[in-house]
Amino acid sequence: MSGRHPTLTTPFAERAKQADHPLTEYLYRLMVLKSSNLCLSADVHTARELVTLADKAGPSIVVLKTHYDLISGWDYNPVTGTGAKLAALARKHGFLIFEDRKFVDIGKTVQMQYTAGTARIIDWAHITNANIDAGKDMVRAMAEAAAKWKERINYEVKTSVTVGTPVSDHFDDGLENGDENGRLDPREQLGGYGRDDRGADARKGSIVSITTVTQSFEPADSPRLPKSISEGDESVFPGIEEPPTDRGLLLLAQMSSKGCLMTKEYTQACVEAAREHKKFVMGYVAQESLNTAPEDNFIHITPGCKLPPEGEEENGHIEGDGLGQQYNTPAKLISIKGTDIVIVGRGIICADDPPSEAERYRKKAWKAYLSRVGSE
Ligand code: 6AU
Repeated sequence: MSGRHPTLTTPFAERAKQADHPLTEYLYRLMVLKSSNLCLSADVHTARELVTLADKAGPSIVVLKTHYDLISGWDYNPVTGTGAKLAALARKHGFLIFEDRKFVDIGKTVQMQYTAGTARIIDWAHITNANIDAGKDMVRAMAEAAAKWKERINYEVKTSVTVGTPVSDHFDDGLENGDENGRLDPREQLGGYGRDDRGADARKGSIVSITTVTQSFEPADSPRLPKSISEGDESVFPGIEEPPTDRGLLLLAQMSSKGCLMTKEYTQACVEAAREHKKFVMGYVAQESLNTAPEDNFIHITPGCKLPPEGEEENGHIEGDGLGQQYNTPAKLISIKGTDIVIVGRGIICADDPPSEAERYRKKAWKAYLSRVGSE
């Protein structure tokens, strides 16, 4: 850790005011509001489990981390699919979505992987991360793609339908109404909303209503992700506005795994890239604080975190997973190593009661933060 950098003792509320990135500023405020510096790594098997876990653990976390490519049954539909469902839950519970995609490639390729393809990660993930082994230009390429996306998203397609209120879809409906890209035919889209108990008549009614649909492009006052599904549709987390439409990048500067080949030079290159792209890079996935220059105010989010079972010695050694993963406690990572948010996957997911385990981690991680800034 870098001596006593001011960010180590500055409360998150103050760091919010000094943040360079609008999403970082928002995240710090969210952390204060929820008294949480916990990110849940939702590495479960199916989309259904993912959505259920996000809903149950949502109150305890400020970031939900996904690996969309390990989830079976991920629904790519941009309006009713898994990404859109998570976005709705993020609004309801107040958390940001971090797709742990670890982009690494030439600039052009990462631009396409980030904004297009089947997953369209940029549409639903507020945050993603990158390994910059391919060089710093890759970060610039992603920043440019995110800026273009933001410009486009601020011009929402406004669709007004004069008859019928769309009825929300269920959790796990597949793509039966979409084309192979998950896009819905407009008539099906209208009918598709009503796939609950309204039956064929309702669908016919909706198809008739196609004649009354008008579309226009206009600046959106409150740009937001698709919210035409039930999870959290009506409710927005109280006490804070919706997040800005800016997208953020975390640089994978250090890893938790044993024998990691990332050198000090690589980590330093991440620090330089972060400073060069402050409007896009929020901070790092790292094992210690990398803020060294006086003006550095990057956020640090740290995986490889586990607590011993309740009642056991808190600062004892925690076994790795036998596959290279190494673990530290929230107290060590936050109070001693100076990181800000802990990422916890199996520590929570494999517990008997994941939501209450998430709450146990939230309390421990927040206590470690309070002790670091001297407010305990
Ligand atoms: O708590 P776990 O060990 O079940 O899960 C840790 C999660 C996994 C990893 O892919 C991820 O954190 N991860 C990362 C990330 C976030 O980029 C970097 C790293 O160094 N170690 C690590 O475990 O989803």
